[in-house]
Amino acid sequence: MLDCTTLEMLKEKAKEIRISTINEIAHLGKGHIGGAMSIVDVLVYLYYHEMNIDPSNPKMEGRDRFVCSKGHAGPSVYATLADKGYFPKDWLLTLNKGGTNLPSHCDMTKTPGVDFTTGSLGQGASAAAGIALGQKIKGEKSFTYLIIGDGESQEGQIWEMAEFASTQNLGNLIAFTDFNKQQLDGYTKDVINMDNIDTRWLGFNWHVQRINGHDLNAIDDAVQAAKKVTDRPSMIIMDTVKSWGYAPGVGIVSNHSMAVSEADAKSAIEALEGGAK
Ligand SMILES: Cc1ncc(C[n+]2csc(CCOP(=O)(O)OP(=O)(O)O)c2C)c(N)n1
Ligand SMILES: [Mg+2]
Repeated sequence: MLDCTTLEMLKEKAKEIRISTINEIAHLGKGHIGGAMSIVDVLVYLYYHEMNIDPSNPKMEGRDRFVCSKGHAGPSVYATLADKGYFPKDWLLTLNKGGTNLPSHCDMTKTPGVDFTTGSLGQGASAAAGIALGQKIKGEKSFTYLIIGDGESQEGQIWEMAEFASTQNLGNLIAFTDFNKQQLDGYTKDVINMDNIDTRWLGFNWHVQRINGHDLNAIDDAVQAAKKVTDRPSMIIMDTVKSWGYAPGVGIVSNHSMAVSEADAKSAIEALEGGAK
């Protein structure tokens, strides 16, 4: 459980990162707003409270690592990294434009602070397991944090990684599923039903928790519990809402990658500033 001051600070940061993400995408005119907005709370928790990192030394030895395997959520990862000081904030307005260091999907060769290139669904998860194994072999006390999507969890590669990570007893791998119930152009229940996602991970011998992914206290409780489990990797399944904080995208199928007008951005930002989600 977070103390009141920390909780308020993180809530404020989550609001700022959501506003920054909306502005980034509105400047370009369209983008992956849905899946970027649904992970903001866990991003903020990791970057402002949990991870041992140094923005002035992005490749610091022994640091905690972060892999956003659903690489299309790049815009909210970039908003977070810019706010942390990994690169100037004005880079955000170059999102996915020619010559940018911020492509639509996360790229470790372009963006300071990105630990692994992602976008081909499933691959970031395997990379994260490899990184966690490397940390373990080196005897580091650090953790690897991984976010995967629920649609992404339909990839066979995810389950190969699941078997590998539990066989290797990767207690330093803490993963999150962004269970927003939507994928590229439909609801998961209509494509491949993910309702039994908890028991699937349990079946692969992971430590499994299920939380509200927009509740910072719940995220804190789950991460602290996961860190205590040293003999198995952890999966924290986060019930989230796709496009949370950008109201024009909530509850519609086309919110995966959509046009974001300056007018819609303005009203969504005003709502966030007024205290709405
Ligand atoms: C291997 C692979 N197949 C297909 C795609 C195209 N694609 C990009 S995002 C996406 C849907 C992902 O859904 P989900 O993981 O639920 O993401 P979110 O809801 O968080 O946006 C698909 C099919 C891809 N990037 N990689
Ligand atoms: Mg999804």
